[in-house]
Amino acid sequence: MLLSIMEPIAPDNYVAFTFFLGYIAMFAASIFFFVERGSVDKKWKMSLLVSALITGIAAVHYYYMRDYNLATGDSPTFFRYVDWILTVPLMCVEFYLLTKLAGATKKLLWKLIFASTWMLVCGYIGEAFNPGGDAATSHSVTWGILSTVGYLYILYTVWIGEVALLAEKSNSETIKKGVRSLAWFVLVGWAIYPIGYMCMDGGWLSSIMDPASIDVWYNIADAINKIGFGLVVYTIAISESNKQLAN
Ligand SMILES: *C/C=C(C)/C=C/C=C(C)/C=C/C1=C(C)CCCC1(C)C
Repeated sequence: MLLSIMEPIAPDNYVAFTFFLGYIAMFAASIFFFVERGSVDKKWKMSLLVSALITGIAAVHYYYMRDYNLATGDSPTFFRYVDWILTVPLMCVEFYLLTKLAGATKKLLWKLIFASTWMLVCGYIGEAFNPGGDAATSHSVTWGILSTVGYLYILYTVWIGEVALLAEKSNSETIKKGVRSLAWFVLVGWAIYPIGYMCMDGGWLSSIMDPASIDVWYNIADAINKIGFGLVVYTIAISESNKQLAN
């Protein structure tokens, strides 16, 4: 029964509804990015493909997570993190591709991928192995803090570290501005996830928020970050391609 799209969503089940909306939005976005590869210069096609993969992978997971949540009423923690562990490194690839012409190295890419994997593995341990009861708070706080170290590293790299410096070197206003916009997503959009995390049993916000709202926070954040990120990359690709035509 886990995989039946026919299962109706109760009108007051807003958690399931946001899974459903997330699925449709990710699916539509991935078709858009894929088709729009045809409108950009050759050297931008890879960036748009990566955008399409990010939302496409998310769409598949949302399809499954919606059913899982409807059938069990639980948070699909495992599939949530499988989705993230595939898509967040792809977002690191976007930063790499944007700054590659200015000299970004594979080493930079691997450092970002390592930091994001660290962030997500620690978050997964914090959520999936929550002992509950009195131990829940210290468990979620310890793993939440360890996870945040990875997050801060990425934040540092895209705002003032290597990625920011390379964007500055790129001689293109579009790339400079684009990388800055993506850095805003990492600062503001990604900061929504720890809010969801803190709603879990034992989390700092658990006394004022329903644990079921974890999924609403994560679903909103995913839509903003995956689709928004892709749209910024798309805007950069289109304007750089048009520049090429003008020359
Ligand atoms: C498409 C999915 C994205 C961009 C997921 C991003 C996830 C995070 C930035 C998660 C961060 C977390 C912390 C900084 C601390 C608490 C645990 C996490 C994993 C929720």
